Amino acid sequence: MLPDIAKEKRNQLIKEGYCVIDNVLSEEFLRELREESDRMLDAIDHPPEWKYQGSDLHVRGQDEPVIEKLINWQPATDALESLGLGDFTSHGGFIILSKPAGGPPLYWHQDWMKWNDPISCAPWPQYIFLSYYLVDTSIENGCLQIIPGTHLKRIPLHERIVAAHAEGGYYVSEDDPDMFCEHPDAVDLPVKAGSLVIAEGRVLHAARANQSSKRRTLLLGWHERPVTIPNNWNGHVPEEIINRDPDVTYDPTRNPGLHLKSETDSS
Ligand SMILES: O=C(O)CCC(=O)C(=O)O
Ligand SMILES: [Fe+2]
Repeated sequence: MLPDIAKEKRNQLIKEGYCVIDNVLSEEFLRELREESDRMLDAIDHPPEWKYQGSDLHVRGQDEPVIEKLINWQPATDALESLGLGDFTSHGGFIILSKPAGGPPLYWHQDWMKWNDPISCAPWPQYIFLSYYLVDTSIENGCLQIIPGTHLKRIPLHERIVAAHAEGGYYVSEDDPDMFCEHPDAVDLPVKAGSLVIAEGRVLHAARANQSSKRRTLLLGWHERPVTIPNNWNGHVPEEIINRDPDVTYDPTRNPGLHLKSETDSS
């Protein structure tokens, strides 16, 4: 990747909470991933809780060679390195999120579970998801949507939505006006199959309904870096992080608390 492009993508990830890198998977590997994910999806029951995500099948690299190959896919490792994200490591698996033909939208949510920890204030990425859509996505078949900047800034929608997935999202009704709102600041992110979408775990995101006649499968893998100030970070370091006690255990929570500031907060 050209250094200027890498810098632009990195800045977009830092400021807006996402970026897209095209042509990361080869056609041949894409075919293999489609076949293998179809095989895994077709071999299991889909419980009702999966309605909004389509499926939520967690597959470890140690159990499926194709997933291990995806974790170690060199063009993706190279892309992370170029973006200054070389200190991230995979959680060891990918999640298969497959929206069937006619599947409903996924509600607005964020996926960071450590809001009690002052590291939540990090102006740099700490916790990211790498997403590969196995078909081209569009507004019609369930592309991703993001509200840029919401990983660092609280907006009124944060107060109106319930926590994602098992913590609440599973049980919302399909006509919930906040969880499924058309937000004025939302952007649709249609991508080509095989592109790599890198996004912040803290950013508000959702997915459109699949109104096409084909399954829309996504492979999503969580990646995390150590709780330290990155070596390549030259920007501001929040007081909360400088004063963070590394010996404290912070209870997990999906609810952004004091560490997500609104624009009117003083710090
Ligand atoms: O289906 C998508 O595009 C996004 C899935 C997602 O964000 C999730 O399951 O947490
Ligand atoms: Fe998510």
